[in-house]
Amino acid sequence: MTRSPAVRRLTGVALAATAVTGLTLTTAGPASAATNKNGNVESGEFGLYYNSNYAGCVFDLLNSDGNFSGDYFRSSTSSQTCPGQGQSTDNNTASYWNRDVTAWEVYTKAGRAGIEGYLPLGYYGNASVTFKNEISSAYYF
Ligand SMILES: [Ca+2]
Ligand SMILES: [Ca+2]
Repeated sequence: MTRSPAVRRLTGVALAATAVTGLTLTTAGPASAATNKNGNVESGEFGLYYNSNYAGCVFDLLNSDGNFSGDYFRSSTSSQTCPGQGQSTDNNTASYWNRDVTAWEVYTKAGRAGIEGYLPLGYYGNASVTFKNEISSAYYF
């Protein structure tokens, strides 16, 4: 099942609207859909890892995030822990995995500021010296 970027943008708007009301969002659609920030890099998401070589806890993004401040690395299950769990995602990423259907851009500062990095479809690898423990925002194309 593929999802177009347009559909995802609409989903992002819905999520933002929900957040404003203060309601707890428990599901974002069918059980098979990728879930934003659940500690599991599902198909259609971009994952940022606490450790190099895609190890440790992950920060998984289905939607763009313009400011990592206040976000944290998660375990994929509540019963297991992983390196970096609970630590802030801001300025803390060491490797990436792009499972999305679009490219992603990362920035060393919030709100598309600082140095820009481009991560094409299917890209996985360790962050370079420029980006390691420096990324503060990420956006899909
Ligand atoms: Ca996820
Ligand atoms: Ca954020």
